[in-house]
Amino acid sequence: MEALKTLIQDMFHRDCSACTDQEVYEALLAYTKKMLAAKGYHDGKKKIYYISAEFLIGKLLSNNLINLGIYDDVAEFLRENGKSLAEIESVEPEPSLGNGGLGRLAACFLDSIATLGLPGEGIGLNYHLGLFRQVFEDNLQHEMPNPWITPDSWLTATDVTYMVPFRGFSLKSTMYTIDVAGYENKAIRLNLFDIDLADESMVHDGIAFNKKDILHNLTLFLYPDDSDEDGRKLRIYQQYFMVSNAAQRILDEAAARGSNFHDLADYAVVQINDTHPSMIIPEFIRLLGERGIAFEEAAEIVSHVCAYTNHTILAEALEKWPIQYLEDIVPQLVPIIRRLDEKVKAKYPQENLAIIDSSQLVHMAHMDIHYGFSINGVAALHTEILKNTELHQFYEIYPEKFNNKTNGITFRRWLMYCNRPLAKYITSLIGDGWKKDAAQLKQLSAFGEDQDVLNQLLAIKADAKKICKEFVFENTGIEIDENSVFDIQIKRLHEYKRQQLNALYVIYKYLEIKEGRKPERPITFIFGAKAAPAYYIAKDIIHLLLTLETLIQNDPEVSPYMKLVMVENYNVSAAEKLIPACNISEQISLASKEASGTGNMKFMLNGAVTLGTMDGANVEISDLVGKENIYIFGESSDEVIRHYEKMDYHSRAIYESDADIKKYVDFIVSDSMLKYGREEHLRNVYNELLNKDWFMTLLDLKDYIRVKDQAFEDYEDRTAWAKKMLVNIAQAGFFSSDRTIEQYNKDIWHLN
Ligand code: NBG
Repeated sequence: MEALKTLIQDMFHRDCSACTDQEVYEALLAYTKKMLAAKGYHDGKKKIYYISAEFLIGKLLSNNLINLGIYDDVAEFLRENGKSLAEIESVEPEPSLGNGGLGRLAACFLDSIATLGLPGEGIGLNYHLGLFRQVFEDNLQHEMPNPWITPDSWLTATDVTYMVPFRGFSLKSTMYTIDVAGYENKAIRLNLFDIDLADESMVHDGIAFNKKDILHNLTLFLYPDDSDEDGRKLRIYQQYFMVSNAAQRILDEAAARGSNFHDLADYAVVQINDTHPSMIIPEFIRLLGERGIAFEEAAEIVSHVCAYTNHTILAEALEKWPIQYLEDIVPQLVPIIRRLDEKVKAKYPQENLAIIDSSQLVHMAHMDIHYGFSINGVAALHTEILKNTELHQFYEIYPEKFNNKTNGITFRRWLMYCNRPLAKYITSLIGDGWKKDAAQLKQLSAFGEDQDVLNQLLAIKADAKKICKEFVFENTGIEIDENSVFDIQIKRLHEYKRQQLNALYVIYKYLEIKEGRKPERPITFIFGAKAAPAYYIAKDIIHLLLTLETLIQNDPEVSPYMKLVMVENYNVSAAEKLIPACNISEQISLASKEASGTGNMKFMLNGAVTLGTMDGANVEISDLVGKENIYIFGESSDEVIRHYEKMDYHSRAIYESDADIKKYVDFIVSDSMLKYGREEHLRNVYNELLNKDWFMTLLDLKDYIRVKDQAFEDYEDRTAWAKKMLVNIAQAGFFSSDRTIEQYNKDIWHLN
């Protein structure tokens, strides 16, 4: 640590012990950045470019220290100087460059690409104000800018710049780099493109700004409100800016490594992360044209370079842009897209295969599938649904393109960093081979009958809950009981994820307690979720949760037995505090709708037991841990899909025929609730459940209550519960993103 000591002296002319936390953070930042750069980057002839609108990277200091192998030394050095790494970390702003699982997956993938030593990089945009910072006021969500770029940050400006042409003007870009360390390996880069004139001062009243001022707003926010035409067009500006920069960079790098472009596929493979980067296909063809390669050959080349990952069957992510928007913004792409579409139509005239449909909408996913060489889903069930239902027409003509890559998570952040006591304990039992070969966690199975080990797991969980309790108090002002069961649902707020189902259980339990049936042990229901700013019903569900929080808090008959807390501004840092403390992991999406989920994997790795539907990766979790070690409820995906096809699901019929369900739903708009909540918002949720309930909440409610009650009952047999925890941890190895990336490489990327 001599070098760090000297650096601190040089920077601040003082000892570490005399510096502020801010100063120590700045010194550690400089120190770590230097070490990362000194490590060098993975190189090779062929490179993977992972292009994504989101990279939800979280705070970087500790993760970098771990991957550089100096975490313990630095922590020790700081301790000697009267500092704590945890406090220094709190100085670091968390970049909010992502929304949810898709963005966090991209971040885990970069960690694994670097760890496995693959030549690659991430490409995205440098949003100055991120998604948004969530603030609760009057039990409602408000959105504020979330600035994270400070004078000294993980970003390093480069001299790489390009010109990106739009109708009527061009924008100059600058590329910024964040180094991503591999675990005990070299680094790769996350390259974020930015405009030079971004003007944060145009933002007012929360996150409002002039959506037409592209010269100054292009990189202000991730996912700007697209409820009006200007907002939708801004998204196209962003997407094209991202992919034009990416394509120019990829061609430059390939040329520098010796490509003549005809052989581009030997030098570059592009993973298109959902449809936001899809315009890279016509953009490549345009740029290859400028480099002397005619359309037909260019289309062929691109078809060997681009691969597409689908992350949802919900329409929101299968983007369709009116061709007129593209005319207005990127007219240079339109003739190319038309030609691509004509080629498709000549061979396959069906409307449901068209790139440009009869309403003049451009289907971005269709372009990816026709002109990419691979399409993958993100969990086994999801890929099957793509093949058999959602994208069946494509599967029939291109069966060889379809493949599954079940998601994964990096164990460096989601165990070694966020749960150091558990990581250390695992190492004491089975050695540290699991850090690079997660499958070795299976060796833990041998300890299933070892009472000491089981006790130790319970003790580690109990400690994590104490730490989490402090975090929850700081965040919400509510004191929770560390001996209660921690039941946690943290994920984006979306109707299909069914936070409203969980809320109905809370109402059921509230009424049970009111009627004198008290739970054996208090329960703490923890939520964390952001709702998209223009997704009104999602914001109403947040209001429902926050109103329940207040109601319970103010009811002395109930609050000793249960609490509900909704963490404000849920983000990666909050997840790192909540996940190690969780007992019951809520994964309750309507079967068929959650493509994979990755929170489910983080929870099991940290010894939580899943309560979920047979959806997404829950199916694979269930197969691995066995039915005794997971709580499954609800209709199957086949049944659900059948209901959609037959249109025979009517929530009102269930409501009217079941007095209990009616009681819980009615409670949403009862006087008790209206005392703390706003009628219009609560009534929206109530009406939605009664008249639409597109995600079949009421269908699964009774079964959910039954199985959840069973889980709480089982929790009381502490040894039996600890065994379930052990099995979950032991079986989590499959969900390492190292495994996922190895599969991407073996089946799709083919890097050395
Ligand atoms: C999300 C899915 C999750 C999945 C992640 C990562 C989008 C569009 N999709 O189920 O909802 O785990 O992607 O694949 O954000």
